[in-house]
Amino acid sequence: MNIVEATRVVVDVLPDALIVSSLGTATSAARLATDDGPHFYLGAAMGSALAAALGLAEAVPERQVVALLGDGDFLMGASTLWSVSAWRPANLVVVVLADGAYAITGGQPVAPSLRLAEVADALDGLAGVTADSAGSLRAALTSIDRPGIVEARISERVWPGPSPFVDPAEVVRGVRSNIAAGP
Ligand SMILES: Cc1ncc(C[n+]2csc(CCOP(=O)(O)OP(=O)(O)O)c2C)c(N)n1
Repeated sequence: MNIVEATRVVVDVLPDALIVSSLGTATSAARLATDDGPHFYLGAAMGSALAAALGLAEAVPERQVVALLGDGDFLMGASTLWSVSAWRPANLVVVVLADGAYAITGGQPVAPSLRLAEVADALDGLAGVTADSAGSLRAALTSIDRPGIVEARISERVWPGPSPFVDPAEVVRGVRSNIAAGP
């Protein structure tokens, strides 16, 4: 599975979800898979995407929210997991695109092993599961309790687009219009 395939599965299974994507290739993949749809693309602020997604999930409880994160971004903001465990938004699913590398800055290794599903399961009120194929990711997104974390294991490196510049004002306008339009 590569990150474009994984992101397309997310969009296919949860077509009405608001996506919050972290900087790097997660944002490129989300823009590609949604035809630059009105989602919350973080073009910078490494480590903050899960916190942004948690805030959005709380602010818009009637919508499904997907945090689509690079593993580097996730680790930089990992303490937010404890906030997710505390607040337990029933509309938040976290998909970590675990390619084991900081792809956009040259492929430096992230960590020897993430074991995110086990970490999530160890925390109160959080579910964790791993997926290593499009089929298992589809099943995970369909069945995981919320809030839940899916460690999507990425085995094939692809380049979904250039390092994305996203205009924050435009992003906010798009997300507001998405929320106003409803699911
Ligand atoms: C605080 C901070 N440190 C470092 C960077 C540089 N940087 C930008 S993207 C990135 C890699 C992100 O890795 P990951 O989330 O795994 O996404 P990928 O590049 O693999 O898509 C790094 C290190 C940054 N933007 N901010």
